[in-house]
Amino acid sequence: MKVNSVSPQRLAIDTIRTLSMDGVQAANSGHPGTPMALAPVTFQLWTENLDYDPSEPMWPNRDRFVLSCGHASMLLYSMIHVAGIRAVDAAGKGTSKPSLTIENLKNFRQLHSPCAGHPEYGYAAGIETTTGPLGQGVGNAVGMAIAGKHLGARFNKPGFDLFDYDVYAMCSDGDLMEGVACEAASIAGHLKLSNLCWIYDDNGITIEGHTDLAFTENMPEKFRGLGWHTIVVEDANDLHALQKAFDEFKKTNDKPTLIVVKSIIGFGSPNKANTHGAHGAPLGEEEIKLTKAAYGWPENEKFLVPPDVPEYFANSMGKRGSAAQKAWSARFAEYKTKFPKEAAELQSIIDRKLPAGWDAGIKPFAADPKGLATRVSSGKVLNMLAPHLPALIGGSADLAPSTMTLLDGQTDFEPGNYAGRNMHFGIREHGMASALNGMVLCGLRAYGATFFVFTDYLRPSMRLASIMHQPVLYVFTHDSIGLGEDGPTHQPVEHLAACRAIPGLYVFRPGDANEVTHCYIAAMKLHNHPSAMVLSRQNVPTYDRTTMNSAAGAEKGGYVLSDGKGTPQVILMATGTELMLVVQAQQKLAAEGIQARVVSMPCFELFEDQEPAYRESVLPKAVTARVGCEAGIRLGWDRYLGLDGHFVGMSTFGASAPFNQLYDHFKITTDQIVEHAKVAIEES
Ligand SMILES: Cc1ncc(C[n+]2csc(CCOP(=O)(O)OP(=O)(O)O)c2C)c(N)n1
Ligand SMILES: [Mg+2]
Repeated sequence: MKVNSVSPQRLAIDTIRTLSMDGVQAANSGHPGTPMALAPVTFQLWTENLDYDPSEPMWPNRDRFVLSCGHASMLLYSMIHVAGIRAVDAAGKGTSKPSLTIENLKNFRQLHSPCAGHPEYGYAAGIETTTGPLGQGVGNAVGMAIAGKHLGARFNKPGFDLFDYDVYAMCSDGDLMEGVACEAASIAGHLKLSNLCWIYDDNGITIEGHTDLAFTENMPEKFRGLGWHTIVVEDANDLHALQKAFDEFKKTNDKPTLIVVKSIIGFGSPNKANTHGAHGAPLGEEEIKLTKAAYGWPENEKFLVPPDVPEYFANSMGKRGSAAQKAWSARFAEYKTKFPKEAAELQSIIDRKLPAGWDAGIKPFAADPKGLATRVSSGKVLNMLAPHLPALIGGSADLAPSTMTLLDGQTDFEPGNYAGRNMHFGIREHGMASALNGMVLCGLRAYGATFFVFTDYLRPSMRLASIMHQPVLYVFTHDSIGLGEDGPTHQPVEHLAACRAIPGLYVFRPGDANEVTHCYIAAMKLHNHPSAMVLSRQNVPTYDRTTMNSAAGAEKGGYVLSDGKGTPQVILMATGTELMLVVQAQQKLAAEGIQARVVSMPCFELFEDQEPAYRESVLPKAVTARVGCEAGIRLGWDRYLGLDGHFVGMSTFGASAPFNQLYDHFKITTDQIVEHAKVAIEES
């Protein structure tokens, strides 16, 4: 089919537009209007600017493109298809297969289609991150830019620029209305991330109608206030003006850039352009015909890709990207011979593997009845790991003195010193978590820290880390009423249950210093899941492992810490700081001739990963007398306690007082555990 387009550029742009319209129509669901409006922007960006090799989509120094307005997913799928991006194998190498076929596009939003409703990381090469919850993509882009600056500062050598990629994120009104975007923009402005460009689709439309209804900010002024360079492009169809803006971004080397692009949603649709009707529903068969006619497109053709279009991409983006990738690979090969130590470190980051000897610095903690707060042992373990784990970088949301997350001997990550491995995210928990996702997507083992109660502030990004199978590490301290005087606003109660409710998030609550070590070891070995370390403010004893079982059991999620004689009459289970209470209860019961087993359960998710025989050996079904103890709510414990199980924990918010008074007040005590154990034995 010949299309009489005015120019090769228009032909390509209208192909992207019509593919998106047809995809949404076939699914009878989705968002056609924004791809129709933004096709010229992505076209100009990809063909003339993005350094990206479609045949090696995972090339580490590729420019990143993030579609933060994930509802416009058909735009990304259409781009991936026409740009000829190849699928990758398990090792991330490009294959001869296309990442997305035209059949895939026709199956938009259907079960098992890589063209899911919103872009899903891992479903198809070319999707750099999962987006859809507005604001997250731009936050991820900040993390990707941080990773680029960091990797460049750590590994580039004179004549060997291995990392100098740029990160482009396309975002909508909704993205920029979200708080997380403001936090992320504030971080990026402060850090002067000149490799970051957000392209804001200023179309004046959201779901309820015109943005005047709820959103009247002066965006360039706001971003200038945040330390950004800003550019306005008056017409999304003006390729020349867009190119000028991209050139200006590339020349700006001391701050991130916001390009405000004024666009018309549903561009070309005679009846739906510039209305919220073009946002969230197919145009309809009739309107599609009218729109295609307006583009000069054959109105009855569907999913039409004129051969000139992939060719145009191959000759522009393809050639440029392939040359850049090949030059980079040659450079890296030479780098390996000149700088073998750095090259090996970098290779482990690229391969997302733990380097040989990564655990060489780990030393056991000596038995100590006074012990340590688990946040303190966590800080020590992080510092045992850091020298041998080059990918480890992170920081806190202004709580490092409390979360104990500073790496000794490492400098701060800041403008002028992007090689630093201690980050200061400021009091921006959500922005931190969203940036962490972007950093980990670029190969770093990034961690972020705050008080456990504030997981509420970063939960949307934690959820996405898990959806994307990214090994983000969270360090959460002040994990219960045990934090004491700060009171109920700061005392997590439902948070363990809430975190355990996120599928795929591994929640660790170690019970002593050596469990902390083994929980970190387990977390580092988890390459496909995020992990949350949940740690105490108050001390716990470091158990004598010559009289108790090895803390290595923590790597199985749950293990028998100590047993009575013969078959236990009752099983006492606990996590974290409450482990010491069940240990004391075991001793009291033993003095009365009652045999109790103590099971430490630092990570439910890991325990569930174990073989049934192992789980049975720890929690024999025959022993139904069970008591669980955790300074949180009972939700989630029943699977281990059974119908007749007892639970000693919280059922209300906490209170403000010294922590030992609180444990007495809320009846989380050894005596309570002993009482419940006796009743449980009687009932069994
Ligand atoms: C956090 C979040 N809240 C709400 C939504 C639902 N939603 C999807 S798109 C959208 C707004 C659409 O307006 P805009 O962001 O300007 O996108 P446009 O229609 O202009 O492409 C909303 C509220 C969402 N995806 N994420
Ligand atoms: Mg809008």
